[in-house]
Amino acid sequence: MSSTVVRGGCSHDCPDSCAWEVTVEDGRAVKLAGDPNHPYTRGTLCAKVNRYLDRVYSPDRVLHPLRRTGAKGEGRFERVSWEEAVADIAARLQTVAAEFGAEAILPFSFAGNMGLVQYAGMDRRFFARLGASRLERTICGNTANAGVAAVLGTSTGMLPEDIVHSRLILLWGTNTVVTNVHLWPFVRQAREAGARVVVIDPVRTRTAEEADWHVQPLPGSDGALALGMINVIAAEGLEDRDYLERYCSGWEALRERAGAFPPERVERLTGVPGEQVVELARAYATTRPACIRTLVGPEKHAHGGQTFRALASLPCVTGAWREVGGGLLHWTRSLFSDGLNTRAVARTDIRGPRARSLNMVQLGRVLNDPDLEPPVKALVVFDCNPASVLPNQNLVRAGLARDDLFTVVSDLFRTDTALYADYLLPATSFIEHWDVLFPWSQTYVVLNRPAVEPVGEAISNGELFRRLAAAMGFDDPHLQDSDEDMVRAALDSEHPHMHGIDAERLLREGWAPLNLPRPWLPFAEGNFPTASGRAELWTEDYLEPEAEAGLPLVLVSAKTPLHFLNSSYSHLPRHARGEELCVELSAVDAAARGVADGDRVRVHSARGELTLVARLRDRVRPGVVAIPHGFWGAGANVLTSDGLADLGGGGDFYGTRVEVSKETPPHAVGRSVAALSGEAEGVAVSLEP
Ligand SMILES: Nc1nc2c(c(=O)[nH]1)N[C@H]1C(S)=C(S)[C@@H](COP(=O)(O)OP(=O)(O)OC[C@H]3O[C@@H](n4cnc5c(=O)[nH]c(N)nc54)[C@H](O)[C@@H]3O)O[C@H]1N2
Ligand SMILES: Nc1nc2c(c(=O)[nH]1)N[C@H]1C(S)=C(S)[C@@H](COP(=O)(O)OP(=O)(O)OC[C@H]3O[C@@H](n4cnc5c(=O)[nH]c(N)nc54)[C@H](O)[C@@H]3O)O[C@H]1N2
Ligand SMILES: [Mo]
Repeated sequence: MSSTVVRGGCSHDCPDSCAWEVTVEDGRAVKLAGDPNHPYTRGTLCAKVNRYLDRVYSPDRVLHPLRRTGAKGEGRFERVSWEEAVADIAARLQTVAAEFGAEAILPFSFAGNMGLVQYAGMDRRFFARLGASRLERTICGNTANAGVAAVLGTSTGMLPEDIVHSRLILLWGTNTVVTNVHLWPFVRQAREAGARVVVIDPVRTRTAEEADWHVQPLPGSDGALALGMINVIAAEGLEDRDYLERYCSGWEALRERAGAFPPERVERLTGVPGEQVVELARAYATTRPACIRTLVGPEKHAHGGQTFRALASLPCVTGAWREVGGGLLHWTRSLFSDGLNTRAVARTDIRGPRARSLNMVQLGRVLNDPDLEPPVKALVVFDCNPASVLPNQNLVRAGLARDDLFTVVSDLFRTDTALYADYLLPATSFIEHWDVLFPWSQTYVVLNRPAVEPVGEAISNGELFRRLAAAMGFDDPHLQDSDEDMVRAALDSEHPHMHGIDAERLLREGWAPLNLPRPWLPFAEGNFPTASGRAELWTEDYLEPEAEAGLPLVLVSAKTPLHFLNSSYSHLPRHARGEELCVELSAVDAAARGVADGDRVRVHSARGELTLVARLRDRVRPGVVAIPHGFWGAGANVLTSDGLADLGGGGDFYGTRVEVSKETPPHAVGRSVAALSGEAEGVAVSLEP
């Protein structure tokens, strides 16, 4: 028996981007474990990816190209050959382009595979050459990044491992223990050295349970909380005047505006008791180094951009950037987009006609818009499960159900979206193809190479678009570059971050830390990459969260299930065990509605309704309800808002307004509970307690 260990990494959309080792025996992966030598992975994966091989060898994997035989949404298919599938898809795309123009074709992908090559490689070249509509990939991080960059000029601030030096850590709207578990040992290390950990989240998450202090604001009110803190800081003379004068613009205006946010007003706006606002402000301004850690939770609101401008302004007010362990810890992607040769991968020189762009968050509206010119007539989905993860799910599904829409889906599984496909094509898993990881919240490059042969007839995204390019007669040679060629092109970089790192080294060692100057103190002396070179403090008016008429509760549908990664894994038996699609209410809101734990309740919004089991776990604050995100079938996104945030084109779906009412027994209304609930739509997960 032959046994080898192949190094690689996890391309899931996650801040951790772990390095792993795959043990392969006789061509089959038998073990997959975190790389013990990688300083950030530290030999452990996570609750999801510990069982990654469940995914690779799942009996549910799509093994062959499939063509639809039933109605859209039914998921009835017949097996076809790759040759037949590719020839027919190419012909259909050509027909659409001839009749409506290439902009009637829309690629639809996100970061289901976040490796650089499989996320944004041959697909970008192919669709650019075709002149298809461009997709604004805004569902995650764009609003946060736009808000942070408006202040700092970049979205990269502190580096994650430097959190060990922090003595006050504000985990602001991020559920570290669940969503970013590899940061947690560093938080713990800081704590052992005396750091205080504060979680600011409307929900008492697993992370909040671990914290020294949990502050529970109303969703979307963080801007008011930050202004309240700045008001206290200014009133008590705790700001860093020297830092503000030398390196920032707008302090006078910010201070004046913050003056209108005394603790009593902040309490009214945020639901956080005034004395807590004062205590938080004092602690933040007087403890050094102080770190604010945030990812995306607070961005998914109508005024999410303003929240991130507030969060980025705070460390400028206190001069927290002066010390290692101080500042805003958010993104690191820019270190990789600068360092890796991303232009060589995307090859922006391959161009067809310049095309319009459409925002992914509003796919439902796009597909149902009678005035869109040209209409979207063909959709090519990969690395994404829009029928599950996009807001206003019913509208998205109505669009996907259109008979005149030609839909191709490439995935490993028969996802909610796949059920609507005209062609469903088998995609490779992370251990079956080449890639290079470009992490968004840590600083290590990881190389992926195939550890095993593709399962069934699965092919990588790169191979899919090479085949389509050839079938459509596109003869640019770069449309036939291999995945390995693209990996090598990405690593062929003169940038100082990549000094000493090349494909050969990564083939030998698996991963390497970016070369970054140490100590990492990007803004200790200003040097903000803004137009003025100064931090541009947030000085606009605070805008209160908007309420949808008549609906009193705010729905947060965040990533609480430990074993899911968005909608990935929720269909696998060992991952789904113990996770429940339910609605959590506060005791106050439940009592006002006569709801007890375990009751079936109807939750409705302006877009749809669900029937769910109510849970009273004392985890959400009054005024807020929570439904976990990631289940297949009718889930939280039936309810969620498909409006846009104020910056960056992201969505506002964490600000969704709902009402909850006790479900009338089915016989009384003449229709079954199942007809109201997701069960009627083939939900894979039982709604029973
Ligand atoms: N287990 C697991 N891990 C994951 C994922 C997953 O699905 N499952 N997804 C990955 C992805 S794609 C991402 S982007 C990251 C995201 O990582 P996080 O940003 O940490 O995750 P979220 O669950 O989106 O949001 C975090 C918290 O924000 C809170 N929140 C919502 N609105 C507000 C607000 O207005 N103010 C404040 N202060 N808090 C608010 C929510 O209650 C939630 O607990 O996680 C990644 N890691
Ligand atoms: N209500 C609510 N909605 C949310 C969120 C929330 O917290 N609440 N979170 C939002 C956020 S932050 C994000 S990032 C999005 C995530 O939304 P998505 O990007 O859609 O993430 P997943 O649900 O993991 O789906 C990714 C799909 O890509 C497939 N895939 C993986 N690798 C490959 C590959 O190599 N090739 C191909 N062709 N397919 C592959 C997987 O099998 C999976 O079906 O969801 C957003 N939607
Ligand atoms: Mo995300």
